[in-house]
Amino acid sequence: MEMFCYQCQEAAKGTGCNVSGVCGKKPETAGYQDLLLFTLKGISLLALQVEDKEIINQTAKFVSQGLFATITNANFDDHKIKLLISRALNIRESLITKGASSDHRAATWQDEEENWLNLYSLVGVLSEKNEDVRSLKELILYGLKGIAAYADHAQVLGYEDESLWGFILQTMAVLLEDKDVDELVALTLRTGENAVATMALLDKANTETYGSPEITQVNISVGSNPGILISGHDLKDMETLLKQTQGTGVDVYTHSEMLPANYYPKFKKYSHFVGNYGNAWWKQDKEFASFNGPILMTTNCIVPVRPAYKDRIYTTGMAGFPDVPHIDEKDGAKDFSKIIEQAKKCKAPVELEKGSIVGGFAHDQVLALADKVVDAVKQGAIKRFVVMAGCDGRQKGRSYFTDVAETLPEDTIILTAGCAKYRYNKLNLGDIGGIPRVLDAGQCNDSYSLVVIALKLKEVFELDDINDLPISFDIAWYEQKAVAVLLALLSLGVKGIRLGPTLPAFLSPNVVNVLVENFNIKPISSAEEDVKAIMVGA
Ligand code: SF4
Ligand code: SF3
Repeated sequence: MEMFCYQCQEAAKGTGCNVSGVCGKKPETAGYQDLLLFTLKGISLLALQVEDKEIINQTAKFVSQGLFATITNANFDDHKIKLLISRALNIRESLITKGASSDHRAATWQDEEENWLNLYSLVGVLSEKNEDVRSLKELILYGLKGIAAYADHAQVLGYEDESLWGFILQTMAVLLEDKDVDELVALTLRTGENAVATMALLDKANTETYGSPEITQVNISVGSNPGILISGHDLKDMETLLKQTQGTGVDVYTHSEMLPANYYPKFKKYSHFVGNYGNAWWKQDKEFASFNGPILMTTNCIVPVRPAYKDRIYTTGMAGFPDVPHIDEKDGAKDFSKIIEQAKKCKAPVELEKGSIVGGFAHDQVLALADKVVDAVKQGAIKRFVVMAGCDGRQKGRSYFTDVAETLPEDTIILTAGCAKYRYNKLNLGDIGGIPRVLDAGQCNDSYSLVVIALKLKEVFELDDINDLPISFDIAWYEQKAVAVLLALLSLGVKGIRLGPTLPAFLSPNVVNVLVENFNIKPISSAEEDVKAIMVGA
């Protein structure tokens, strides 16, 4: 069985995984994911022909969930991916009975389930022969995966946007067409615009449902009760778990991208919500082992499960791993009682560290501090803001981001969001007149907050161009949500972004040139050189 995947920063040899995924994805799983994506494009094409809003919305919701399941480190379970393909084929049948028709292979293929993997060469990434077209189509698809994940989080909280659903279907359908490079570059920017709109929608969903994040000291030590560790990005699951664990004697801790749940007023009221345990996703093999209690993975990033905790890890939503119990929604609700019962029999977590970290600097809080921030800039106490949002990962070169944080002069502020923060959020970099030097807005989607803050500063300083602000962007990427964030920044006209630890394998040399010429995107170099350049706005 062959495979080819180059969607994340860990793509083998910087070109693509073709034997097995560095992430642990098996060739079969990659093959089923490719077929799922192909089929999702097919049903997108068909759904757009049925001029019925309800059908478009329902299909787009399903397409988004399917896209979400193919994000790096989200779902390794062939059975689950095959079920999604079967559901897509059922949706296809029902769209055809409603009058939709297309002779595109994506909308017509039929094969026995045992033959599905034989379709690989027809539907895989390399089936597009033109390197630049492939590069742009995959760039758009990965941006769409990030959008789909964020749209799904908003949707579970009851927030939807019809125009966004329409965009997802239209773009999936366009990816089946022959398009030239110029058309695809334009679509890349539209994908970025829609990424901004999706992050804004999710921000509204999160803040209207759980309140605006508040500046918070998050406890990073442990209590004496057994606990449940919750990871991923889904705040609805967080709420459900907190409600169901109340009064049970079981505490709740966050891991990795769930850390920002600690900043929301509605979650803070639960006294058994103890704080955050551990660091970014890639340290889960050790940290899940020492946690001692059950772990609930609500989204990416789950990594191949280790024996040390294999009998106490669960998935929900679009996350999945073979032989790991999955908690599905039934009648609109999730029942975590099985996890809670198991937790009661577990030991309390082993303490990894003591103390607290500060976070919760989303747009409302920073805008409340706006006068202080503006004064500090005017008086020269703050010379520069450096946005270091994005992802963390296990590659050694990521120590660059710690080095940058340590090398930046004391009159700089780091704005962050996503799990990238774990590279420097425990360094004690101090504050500037009471404003901490690392301002964490939240999850990767909360990069939207950083954009709101930048736009507000632009307004206060009466500038015409966001690039005239004393802000530099040094973005760490790993998976496709970071691609959506990057496209969002480009669509807002941000120029001169540094991207690391390596440039994406899926960018062909010509596409890199387009990004350099139009947006002055650059790879990272050494921390010392980059900090020097950043400080003079280069
Ligand atoms: Fe390789 Fe990344 Fe694809 Fe996994 S998701 S197979 S590591 S490129
Ligand atoms: Fe992290 Fe996976 Fe990207 Fe949401 S949890 S930022 S890597």
